[in-house]
Amino acid sequence: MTTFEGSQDGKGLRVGIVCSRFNEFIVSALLDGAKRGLANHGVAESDIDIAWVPGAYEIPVTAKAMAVSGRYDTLVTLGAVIRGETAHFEYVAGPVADSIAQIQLETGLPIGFAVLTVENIQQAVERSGPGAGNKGEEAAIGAIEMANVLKAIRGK
Ligand code: INI
Repeated sequence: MTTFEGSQDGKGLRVGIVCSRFNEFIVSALLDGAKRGLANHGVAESDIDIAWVPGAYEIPVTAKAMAVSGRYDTLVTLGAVIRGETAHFEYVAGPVADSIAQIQLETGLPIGFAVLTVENIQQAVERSGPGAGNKGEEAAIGAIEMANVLKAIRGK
C-alpha cells in the first residue's frame, strides 16, 4: 500500500499569488497572511511573485496566465466578494470559484483559494486578521501541501 501525503515544507517552491484590488484593505490583510504562511513554511521571498488585478472577476484569467507560464509550483488566489456591496454577487463569486477549479483541472497546477465570499465586511474582517483564521494564510499553506502531494503522486 502506498500513501501519498504532501509535506508543508515549502523550501524551493515557486509560488504565484493573484490579488484583487476590490476591497483592497481586506485583500491586503489576506496577502499578509499568505506571505506569513509561506515564510513560516520555508518559501523564499525571492520565489514569490504577486500579480494585482482590479477585481475578483479578473482573477481566473490571471491565474491561468501564471499557470501556463510554467514558472510556478503552486498558486494562491486572494480576493473579497461581499454580498452587501453588489447586486451581482452571484455573477462574480460563483464563476470565479468554478473557473479556478477548472484551471486546476486543465493545467494540473494546484491553486489555493482564498477569494472570500461573505455577507458583510465584518465577516471579511474576521477571516483576514493577523491571528489564526486568516484565510490567505490557510490557502497558502494548503497550496504548499498540494504542490508537494502532487509531486509525490507524479513521482517527481
Ligand atoms: N469585485 C470584487 O473583487 N469584490 C466585489 O465584492 C465586487 N463587487 O462588489 O462588485 C467586485 N466587482 C468587480 C468585479 O470583480 C470586476 O472587477 C468588474 O466587474 C470589472 O470586470
